[in-house]
Parts: sequence; structure tokens; C-alpha cells
Amino acid sequence: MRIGIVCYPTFGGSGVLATELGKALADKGHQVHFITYQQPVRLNVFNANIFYHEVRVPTYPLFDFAPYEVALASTMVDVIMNHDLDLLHVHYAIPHASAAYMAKQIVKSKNGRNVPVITTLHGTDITLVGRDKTYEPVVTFSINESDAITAVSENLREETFKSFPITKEITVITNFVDVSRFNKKPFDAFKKVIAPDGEKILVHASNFRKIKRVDDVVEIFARVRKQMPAKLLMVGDGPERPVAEELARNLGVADDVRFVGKQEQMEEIMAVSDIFLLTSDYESFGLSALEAMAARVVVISTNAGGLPEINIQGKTGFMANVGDVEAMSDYAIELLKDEDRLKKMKEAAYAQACKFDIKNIVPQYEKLYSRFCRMEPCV
Ligand code: GMT
Repeated sequence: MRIGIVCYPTFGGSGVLATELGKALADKGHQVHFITYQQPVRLNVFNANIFYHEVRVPTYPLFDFAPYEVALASTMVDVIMNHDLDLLHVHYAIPHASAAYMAKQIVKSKNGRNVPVITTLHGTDITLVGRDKTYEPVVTFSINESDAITAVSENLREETFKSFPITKEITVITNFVDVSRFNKKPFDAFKKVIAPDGEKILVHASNFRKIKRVDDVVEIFARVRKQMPAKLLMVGDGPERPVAEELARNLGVADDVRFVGKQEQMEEIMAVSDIFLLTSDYESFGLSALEAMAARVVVISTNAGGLPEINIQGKTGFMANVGDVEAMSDYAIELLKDEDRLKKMKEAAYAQACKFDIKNIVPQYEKLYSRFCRMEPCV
């Protein structure tokens, strides 16, 4: 099939997921057209089946805000018509679902074709930003106008029905991970740099927004550090980074915490880590936690949103209520003191990640696409 994929090209989980999906589809022989304002960070391969179309947003002195959605819809129209796309798959409702609706109407008016639009809901497009009254009518309308809607977890599906008057079915197709990429031996020289005396390594990765509660991560680490030698890797960047850095200094653990910024080689970092901390107020799914599990890293997280759908209490990791840093640090300390249990839980985390392997999930998207196939056989 010829598939258009629209996503945020940044380090966020929705963009990562959409890019990995597009790469996997291209490997399976589909022609994939990425339509984004910047080359997606994980689009780092050459594949003859992958095309990248940059959305250019011309500015003009009159504009305080350049009309990105209009530029996006126009690019969609161009790509649909000139590459004869079979369907558009948009990730993150705002503004991708509404731009897709606009593009669909324009194509229909030009050549009478009804191009199917599939919208995948990822998280804050529903639970935070989408609920805002400023956006809600457009979000509701464009989700309802999609030809198929998917959500990345059961929890997000429920949240969507709770918050919006959705009149269509929402299919859950969970996020996935390429286990073969994360199933790596630790790079010893790298481990030595991070933890020269064999200290245990805790890790957190996110966009450091308020919802991630990165101060809780530092707080948990400081409690662990009081009990044993340990190191913390903070991967990513965002508005709360200075707060976390200051807290690390105030708690006297700055020398043991490394803020490494945005990183593309997550598999190298995960391979040397023991515990992944995810302290969010909400995660529709928690793709970063799944990537950690695929690298045999035990997850200690909150029990918010869809996290209990991947992290199994006492088996692949531990969960506690949002903000309960005491419980989360107690879990970490206990586990790090028990080498046998840590080993067992690492294997259980890996086994759980395998259930979400890319090979199991991508066919679910293909099956959904096949509903909209124009040709027999559907390729
Ligand atoms: O809302 C965000 O945090 C951004 C969004 C994204 O684009 O990365 O993350 C959401 O989508 C991810 C991929 O489906 C999920 O793994 C994250 O849990 C989800 N974030 C939230 O729900 C907060």
C-alpha cells in the first residue's frame, strides 16, 4: 500500500512510534510517505520505500503565528494526489487529525476520491491539551470524522470516551518496541565511564515536562544514594531540567547525577542500566519504560494511566501512587540489595517487552489498513 504518515518529528514517544511504524512498513514492502515539518529523529535509515516530505511554513510580517495547519493540509493534498496515497495515518490528534480532515475534503472536491484517514491517539492530545476548551470542539469533530481511530492503550481508549463525545469505535493497538534493537550486551567501556566502581545505574528518560515529575526522580535517587553507591542518568531535556539540576545540588547528589541531554542511542544507555524510573502524573502508555524493559531494565514507576498495562507489580518492576517517592525509593533499595531478585526481574521485564515486539504489533496496523484497500490483493 501507499501510506502517508503524519507525526511530530521530535523525540516524543508519538513521533518515535510513528517513525518506527513507517520504517517497519517500508521493510515489509509498503511505500511510506512521511509528512512532517522536520526530518523525524528516528528516520535515520535509507530505504527505497521511504519518502520524506517537509512541510514548509512560509512566514509573513502580518503573522504572529504562522498557519502551520494550513501548510500541513496543503502538503497532505499534494502528497496524496501526486503519490496516489491509499490512506493517511496521522499520529497525535492536534492538529494532525483536523489538518487531515481538511486535506481529505480538498482531495474529494478535486477528484471525488475519499481518502481514508486513520487517527492514532497518543496521550496528551486527549488527556491534557485536547481537553482544553480552546481545542475540544475541533478535536472531537476531527476524531469523529476519522475513518478509523486507534488508541495506544486501554486506558487511553477509556479516557477518550470519558472526555469526548466520540461516536465511533476506538481500536486499541498498543505501542511496540523493536526488541532486537534493545537486546544488547552492555558496552563495558561506557559502563566504566558512568559507574567506575561498579555502582548500580538508575536511569530516567523524558521530555522533562511538569507531567513527568522529574523532581521525584531526583528525590528517589537521593534516598537510594543514602543507602548505597549508585549513579543516575537523566536523559532528555525540557522545561523542568533546571529544577531537577538544582534539586540534585540541594540534595547533595549532583556528583552522582549526569544530565546527558537528548540521546539517539537509547539502547546503549539502557544496556548499562539497572532500574528505569518513571514518576509521571500520567502516561497513556510509557513507551520509554517499554524500551527499558526490552533492554532488561526493571521499571519502577507510578501506577498512573496505562502503566499497569505494561509494568507488572512485583514481576517486571514496581509501581506506587503518584508522588509516593518513599515507596518507590524503598522498592529500588530493596531490589538493588538483592542481586538474585534483580536478575530475575530483569529477565521478566524482557519477557514482558517481547509481548509488545514490533513483529506482533505492526501486523495489527496492516490488518486495519487492509479494511481500506483499493486493490486486490492488498499490498
Ligand atoms: O504527551 C506526551 O508526553 C507526548 C506524547 C508523545 O508524543 O511522545 O507521549 C504520549 O505518547 C507516547 C507514545 O504513544 C506514550 O508512550 C506516552 O505515554 C504519552 N504521554 C503521555 O500520556 C503523557
